[in-house]
Amino acid sequence: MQQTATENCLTQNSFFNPYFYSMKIGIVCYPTYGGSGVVATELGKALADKGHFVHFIAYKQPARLESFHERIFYHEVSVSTYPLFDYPPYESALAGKLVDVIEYENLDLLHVHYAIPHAAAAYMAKKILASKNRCIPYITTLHGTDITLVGRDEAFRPLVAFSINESDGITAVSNDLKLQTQQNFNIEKEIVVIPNFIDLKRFRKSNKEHFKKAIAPNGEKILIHTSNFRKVKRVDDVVYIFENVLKKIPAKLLLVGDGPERNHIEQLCRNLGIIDNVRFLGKQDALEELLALADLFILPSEYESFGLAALEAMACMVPVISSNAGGLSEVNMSGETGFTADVGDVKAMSNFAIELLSNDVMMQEFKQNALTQAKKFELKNVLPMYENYYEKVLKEFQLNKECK
Ligand code: GMT
Repeated sequence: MQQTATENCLTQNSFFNPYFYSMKIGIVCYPTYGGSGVVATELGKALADKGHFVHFIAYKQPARLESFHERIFYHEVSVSTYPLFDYPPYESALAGKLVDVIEYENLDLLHVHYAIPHAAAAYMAKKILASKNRCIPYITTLHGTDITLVGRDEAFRPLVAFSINESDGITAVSNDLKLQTQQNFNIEKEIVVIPNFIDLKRFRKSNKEHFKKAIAPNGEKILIHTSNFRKVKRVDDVVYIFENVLKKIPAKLLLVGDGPERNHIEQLCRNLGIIDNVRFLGKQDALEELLALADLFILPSEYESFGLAALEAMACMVPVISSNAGGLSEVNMSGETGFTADVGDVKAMSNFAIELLSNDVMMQEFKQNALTQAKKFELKNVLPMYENYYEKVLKEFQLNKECK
């Protein structure tokens, strides 16, 4: 006889605490270094630490899933190639894998990060399972470009809107993203905002004086930018801001990450004659060690649903100069934790950077404020929001016996 999700939950893990509600959760995500993949992986790890059983389903081992955990499982999606397939059908392979994992591992719920194509694959898997009388709810977390950029592409729009609407739960990582979703798609269900979070045990100010000396031997100020070097990040603006700072203050720029704009940015630094003061560090695992030696973080993006990179910097007591696009103003408080300006206003961002770097009293105050603000997004505060939401969705699903 098939167990219901609630029965499942109550029988699992009661050795911890008889009232503990342990769930078997499937997490679908991109396995990449930044953004949604990091949030999904860190969330899964934290849920497993709490006592839940977490099954990651992705096409590659998620970058931050680096060590063994007794309650974490990883299932790889592989797509068979066939001469007919100019485009390997990943979404179908993912849906098939989801059906297999949900059935075999007896999962209680599925949580997909980034709508495209994960929400559609989850919908397909749910329907296949329903035809076998196996019911499971899925929650979709919207991360940004799945709504603001890719999702608005006419080729994706109908599928994105449909698979979000069919989700049993929808979350967005900021109020701005919730608004963008409501404005751009006809969403009938409630979207719950659960912000991104930070592990303050990992991201914190630490003393890296020896490293700092190697990067800035003459006590130069260190500016830092981390991203996936896509156009939406406006890395050109980072370089122009740095060029302006350099005219007034001895400084170095650390560029962390990699992506399509990387070569162009290197060329730009050469053309401007500032390349000797810029270090390209590529993808780095120990980001917190680099942030710990920086004086200022620069994030002039065209859009950020949240700006997790800014939060990571702030947790390391690094004030942020950013654009005010999207959810960035919900994270970086202008005049307190750094400054924000309109997208493309390089002059304003340069002036703010120079002002902050030349005023020690202001800098100390902003560093402290940055940490205080980061604490609001501490993992221990955000994790229960997800757990409570899971329980709510599961309960409603059970009550409605939704196996449509
Ligand atoms: O920034 C990216 O291009 C990656 C992207 C992703 O989905 O992986 O990041 C988005 O999700 C992050 C985690 O929720 C947010 O902190 C980023 O602001 C968001 N990026 C954009 O909206 C451009």
